Amino acid sequence: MRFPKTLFYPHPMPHGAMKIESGLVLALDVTERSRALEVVRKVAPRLDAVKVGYPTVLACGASIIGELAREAYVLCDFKVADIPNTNRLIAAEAFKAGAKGIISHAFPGRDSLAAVVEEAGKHGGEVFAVTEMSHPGALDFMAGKAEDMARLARQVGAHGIIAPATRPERVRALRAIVGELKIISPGVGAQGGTASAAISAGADAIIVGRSLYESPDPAEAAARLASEVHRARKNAVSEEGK
Ligand code: O7M
Repeated sequence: MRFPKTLFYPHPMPHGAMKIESGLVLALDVTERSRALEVVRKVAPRLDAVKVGYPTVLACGASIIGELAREAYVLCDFKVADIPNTNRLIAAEAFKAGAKGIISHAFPGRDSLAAVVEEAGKHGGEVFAVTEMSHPGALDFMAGKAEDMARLARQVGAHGIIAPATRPERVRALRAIVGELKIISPGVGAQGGTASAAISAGADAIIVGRSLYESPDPAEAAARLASEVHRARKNAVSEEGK
């Protein structure tokens, strides 16, 4: 099912929007600066983005964001979850440091998420809202509200959502709500999900951490995952044509 773009982008796509090509986002949860940069340089040609969050930024300092930005599109995973004013301050710092996108929780509500989107707009950046997470605990509270959070993401003009590769059927359900917003899905590899299932269910890209940065050959592991994404997309297109 295709959706007209204008219906779902109340905020225009920023110039520096994440390009969906390989369908691979590296979750760089590496706490040693030199190793973090080494991993990124090895896999950068295969990546649509590098996701960096608290483990790396707390260990290396916020300057790591700017360093990574020389190699790839940097998506700051601060899972922003505060009152609107604090959210704005966090987002501003992430973008000033070199991020092109930021991940925000949706659960604090409309005003909080809208504040992140508004701040991102000032920096030409993108916002990805977390809907349902990939771990089992997400079934305790989040899953029951995921559809509402996906609707909220669309309504406030977020550019994408995070949905769980560990539950491809949930990716499919959330895709039906968000239309052409980007969906990026964590949980592939170490958490048991697969690239092909997530992509077939409607994800644009997968987020992969340990299976890449703990691999003895991260470049080869990235190439393998990118091929799996490519195959899943081709199969999805041929299924659509039937
Ligand atoms: O591949 P892994 O399991 O080593 O890493 C997965 C990464 O995705 C890691 O950085 C997690 O913090 C993140 N993540 C999840 O695993 N599940 C979620 O539901 C959401 C995220 C995430 O990136 O949120 C934005």
